[in-house]
Amino acid sequence: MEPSSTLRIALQKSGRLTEESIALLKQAGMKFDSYKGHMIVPVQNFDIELLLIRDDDIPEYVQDGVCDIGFVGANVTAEKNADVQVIRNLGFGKCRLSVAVPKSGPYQSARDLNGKRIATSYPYLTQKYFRENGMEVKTVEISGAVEIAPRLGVADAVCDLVSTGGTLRQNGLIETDVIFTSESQLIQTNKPISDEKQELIDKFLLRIGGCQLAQRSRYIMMNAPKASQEEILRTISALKSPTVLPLADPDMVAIHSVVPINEFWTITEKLKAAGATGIVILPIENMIM
Ligand code: PRT
Ligand code: ZN
Repeated sequence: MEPSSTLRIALQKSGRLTEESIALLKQAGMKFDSYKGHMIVPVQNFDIELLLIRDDDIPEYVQDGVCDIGFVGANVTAEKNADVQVIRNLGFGKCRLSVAVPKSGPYQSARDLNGKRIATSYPYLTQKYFRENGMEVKTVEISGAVEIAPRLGVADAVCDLVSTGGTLRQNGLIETDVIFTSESQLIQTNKPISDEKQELIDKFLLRIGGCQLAQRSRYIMMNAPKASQEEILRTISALKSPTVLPLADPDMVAIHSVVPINEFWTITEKLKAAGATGIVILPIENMIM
């Protein structure tokens, strides 16, 4: 049977990564009807179809070439030890896989857990971490609510995903060792794919790159005394050349530019100090460099 020429993209059917994965596909210009309750969703304006499945299945589907690319947490790909390539870090779904121990128990850190029982949904990564640190543990595999295992007496400690740390705290556990840090990624199969599919993936990556850059940037506009122009341009010259426009007042100019969001407050303070007024900041829809 000839392999399908349609690019197949795997994403989580319903969970923490679904909404942002769908949003990124839409921002990248893909048009499709409601995905809820459907396993296969055709994209109307590209030769692409979306496969909505449990996140645990995504690395293997991509590894086996059932899907060409997939959106999935790095934690899941690592746990499945899947043979795939990471083509883009997506910056959402950030979390860490950590060892946590009961607050009022005898253990202070992973070093105290040699020979003990660890409850986890990540037995492979947990075993690997302890082995690499010269210890042996027994993993008790639990698929949900791992954090209650010590209280039930089925484990001495846990190794679970953490984002805010609230769940651990609520269950009387203290995070002691981070063993893996994770975010959502786009992965691609290592199986051979057609040039047409690769072109589609490249096009898609370019569009996603534009969306990501736009999310990390803000468009900034201000008025400034002509005398401060040089200082202001030095402050905001992060991205190419800013635009300088004359104003009715010959001693003033308008300056427009794009600044990175993480430096945004520092830059704004410097601009104000340099005499900029009427500073307006706008979100950016997309950016093609
Ligand atoms: O049904 P399916 O198998 O597809 O979904 P799932 O239940 O396995 O996964 P889901 O939707 O819960 O998570 C999908 C992915 O989101 C994970 O594989 C991670 O890559 C990422 N992610 C980011 C998280 C978290 N943050 C997270 N906090 N996944 C789970 N959690 C859980 C954690 O297990 C614990 O129960 O949230 C709790 C801790 O959160 P805090 O904020 O209290 O620390
Ligand atoms: Zn899952």
